[in-house]
Amino acid sequence: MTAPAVEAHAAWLGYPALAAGDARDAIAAACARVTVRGDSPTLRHAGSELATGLKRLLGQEVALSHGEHPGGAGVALGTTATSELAAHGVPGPEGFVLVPLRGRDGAGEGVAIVGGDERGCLYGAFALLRRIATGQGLPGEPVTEAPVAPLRMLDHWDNLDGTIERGYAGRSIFFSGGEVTRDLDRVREYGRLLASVGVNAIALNNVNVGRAAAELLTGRHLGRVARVAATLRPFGVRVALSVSFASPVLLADLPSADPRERAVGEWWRAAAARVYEAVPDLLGFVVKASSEGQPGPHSYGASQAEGANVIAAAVAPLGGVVLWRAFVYDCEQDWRDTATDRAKAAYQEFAPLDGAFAPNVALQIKNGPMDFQVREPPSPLLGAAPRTSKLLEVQITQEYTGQQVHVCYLVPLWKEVLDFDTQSRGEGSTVRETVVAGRDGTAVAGIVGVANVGDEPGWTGHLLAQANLYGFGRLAWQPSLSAEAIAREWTALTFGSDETVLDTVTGMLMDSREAYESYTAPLGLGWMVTPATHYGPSPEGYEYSRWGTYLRADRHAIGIDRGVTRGTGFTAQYHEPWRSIFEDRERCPPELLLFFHRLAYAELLPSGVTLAQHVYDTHFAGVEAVDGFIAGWERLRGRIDSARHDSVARRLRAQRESAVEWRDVINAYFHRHSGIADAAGRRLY
Ligand code: GCV
Repeated sequence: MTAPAVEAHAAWLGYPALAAGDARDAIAAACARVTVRGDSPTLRHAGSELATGLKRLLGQEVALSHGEHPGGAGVALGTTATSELAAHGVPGPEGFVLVPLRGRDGAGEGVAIVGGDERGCLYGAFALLRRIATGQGLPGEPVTEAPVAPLRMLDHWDNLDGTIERGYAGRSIFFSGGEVTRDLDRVREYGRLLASVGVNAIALNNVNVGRAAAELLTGRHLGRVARVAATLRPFGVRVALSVSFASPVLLADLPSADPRERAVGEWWRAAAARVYEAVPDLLGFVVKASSEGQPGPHSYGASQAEGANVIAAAVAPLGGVVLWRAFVYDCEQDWRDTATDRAKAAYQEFAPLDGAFAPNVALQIKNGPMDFQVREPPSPLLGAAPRTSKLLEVQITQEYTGQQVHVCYLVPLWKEVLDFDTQSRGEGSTVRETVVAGRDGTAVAGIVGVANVGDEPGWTGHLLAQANLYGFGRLAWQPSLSAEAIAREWTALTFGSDETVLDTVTGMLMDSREAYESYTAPLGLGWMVTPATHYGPSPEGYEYSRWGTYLRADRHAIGIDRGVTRGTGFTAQYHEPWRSIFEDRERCPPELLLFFHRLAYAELLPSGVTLAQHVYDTHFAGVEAVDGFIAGWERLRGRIDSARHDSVARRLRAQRESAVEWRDVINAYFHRHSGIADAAGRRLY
């Protein structure tokens, strides 16, 4: 059997044909016609997605019409505002109900998709297709869904010259040669992908904003930005722009961007008015300020809140928000300084400002206190500043997690953070409830992912990295979904219902993060990457630099104590019981031992082996896991079309080569420092 080829850009929307049989025939009988009540760009997309998706899944023509559902079998789509469907339920905005329609004899005749609004119709259409494609069939009972995260956003780190900071899938789909793209077809296809997983906002450009990108706020670019926004609008996706805090200086020659100066406030108001005239539903501005060389309020002795509020005041009357990044730390640290701990920086900077931010400002907080390592504890800032709107930021692009050469399914990592109970309001204060769902009552809530997309035909470079983009959207919609369920869904949508493919790919995705972690970051010890590129091993690459990411290895021990009693005091930023748990070596989660504690190489771990031996064992095991991925994937040859099979096979081979390098370098590093031999007698260099 040779599986048919699928267009790469279809990603998980290729709708592979269902296997012939009674189940397919029953769905085909109930879904031969799609009737859309109402007419608008969003409803037209929903209708045509249903008609083409059903046609491909069921292998039959599907009639599409707009107007009243004529009764009888079919899929009826409309909002609660369209009378005949209103009786079926009242989901909230963006939500939907899938209602089984029954004939006079009570037999199933089709399904109504009732959206709380037009976006709900679109999401409901994708949900119905997903159910059918993943073998769940038509609903037997009404199914109501609504997104948990109000804001489900992607940040593109795309530059105007078409490069992408930390991008591993080609060039930008939004910019090239210093201009905003005119290829709106690609943008439209992207909108469709985003809507299929419920993403409802996107920042087009990099948070590092130089002079060229600052000009996005000017007439030079706004016309084309407006066209991109108009292309994404029917898919329920609002656009945001990253802006430079120094814009008043860069664009208007003002002598300063001091947020306390009247002229600066006036400049931001005029700029916002100009931008909103072009894009009236712009979500707002994303700002990286006083961070890693970006200008910010600190340049003027002003606080982060003063900086955010001057921009917030400008966009507030226009319905806009300011997404203010909390990735602020001393990036000019002296490696000799052992008192400063980068992990403490964001909390130290922002927690004391709680209550000082305007209501339309949200702090965008990275999932961990350092920077998107494969293993970190959740950022303590997520459990602080209760009167401040907060967004969780995760990284979909695999900067530190294998750069879309290594397979590394990140949904399990994100779920750990979402499920983390910060205890900020006592037990039950999970990140997903308080921050992402916004149950703590602040105005802006949700989750932001740094996109892993470029102009390569398959969007994400590594085909399996699509699962991260897919998983981000699904998790933002419903954080209680399991990582495995999401992996299986993506696999079924992408490759069809072959059980061997489903089991193998799902298993590989589920094991992939642990495999990557095991050969790159033992027990939460991050930063052993090659500086700047962040690919491949270089254990001391960052040791004597300014970035605050030190291992402090000597011949006895490695790591930093971050406890209160004998360390930097970072643990004090957590609520109890976490503070005590992280502080205590016995109770600290084993996978984070080296994040919180300095350990001797000869120290016995809870597993009964020395730290050095643990490092050797996990690094050998990591490469073996990759060998397992390669063997598993080989068994799928013929079950997956050869173009997609070959492309993943090539990347797996490159992953193995890199994993071997990681294994040998890290093992050599620990061996040379500790002098401890491998108990299993394997070769160390
Ligand atoms: C966009 C890390 C990355 C940078 C990135 C920064 C950020 O430091 O290496 O490329 O800059 O995070 O999140 O702002």
